[in-house]
Amino acid sequence: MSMALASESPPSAPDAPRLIHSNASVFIVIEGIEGSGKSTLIAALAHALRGDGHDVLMTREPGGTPLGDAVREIFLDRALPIAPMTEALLVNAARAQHVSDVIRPALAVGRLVICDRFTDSTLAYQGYGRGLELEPLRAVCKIAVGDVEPNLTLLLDTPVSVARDRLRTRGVATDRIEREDDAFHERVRRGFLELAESSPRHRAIDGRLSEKQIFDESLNAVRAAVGARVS
Ligand code: Z5A
Repeated sequence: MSMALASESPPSAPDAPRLIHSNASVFIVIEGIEGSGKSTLIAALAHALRGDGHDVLMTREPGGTPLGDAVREIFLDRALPIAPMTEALLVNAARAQHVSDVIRPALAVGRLVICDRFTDSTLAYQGYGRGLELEPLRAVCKIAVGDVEPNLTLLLDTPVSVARDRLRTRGVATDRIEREDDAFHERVRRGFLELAESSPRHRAIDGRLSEKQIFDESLNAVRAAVGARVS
C-alpha cells in the first residue's frame, strides 16, 4: 500500500461538483486480512465520493501521522521480536495520535474520512490472531479513540489462500505480520467475521468478487451511511 500520510483532496477544479454533503462528518473504515483488496477499494471509493461532492480524507493504520508512520516501521520490522500486548499498545499509541491529529479534526469540519484499518484490526490480529483477551483490548482501544466510532465498517472477507496468491502476484516483501502461518491468518479472518456479525454498523462483502462488484456494493453501502447521517 502506498499512502504515507493522511492524503488530502486535490484543490477543486473550476468545474468540480458542488459539495452536496459538506457537513456530513462520516467515518468509514475498511477492514480485512492483508491482500483482501482494501487499498484497491479505498482508491476507487475516494474517487467516486469526490465525484459526489464529498471532501474525502483517506488515511490508514498503523500510520496517518508522522508518529504513526514511525510506529508502523517498528511494528512491521521483521527483525524485531514484539510481544502481543506490546503490539496492541504500539498500534493504540499510534491510533490515539491519529484520532487526535487527523480523524477527529477532519470529522469536526464535516469531511468524509475513509480509514484503512481501525480498532477491529487490533481485536482481529492481537485478539483472535495472537490470543489476547478481547475485553482488555477493547478497553485499550476505547482509551485511544474516545468517542470516535465508525459510521460504517466494510469488511472485505477474502479467503487466506486467495489473499496470499494476490500478494505473491503483487511481489511485495513480506512483513512481520504477513509472514505468520496460514492458521494465524485464518484466526484473524474468523475474528473479523465474528466482529462483523455482531454489529449492525458492519457490512461484510465477499472479497472474491470482482473489483467492480466489490466497488458497487461498497459505494451503495457508503452512500446509505451518508444518507443516514444527513437525513
Ligand atoms: N495490524 C495489526 O496487527 N493490528 C492493528 O491494530 C492494525 C494493523 C491497525 C498492516 O499491514 C499490518 O498491521 C497488517 C495488520 C497489522 N498486517 N497484516 N497481515 P499493511 O498496511 O502493510 O497492509 P494491509 O493493510 O494488511 O494490506 P495490503 O497489503 O495493503 O493489502 P490490501 O490493501 O488489502 O489489498 P490491495 O493492495 O488492494 O490488493 C492486493 C492485490 O490484489 C493487488 O495486486 C490488487 O490489484 C489485487 N486485487 C484487489 N482486489 C481484487 C479483486 N477483487 N480481485 C482480484 N484481485 C484484486
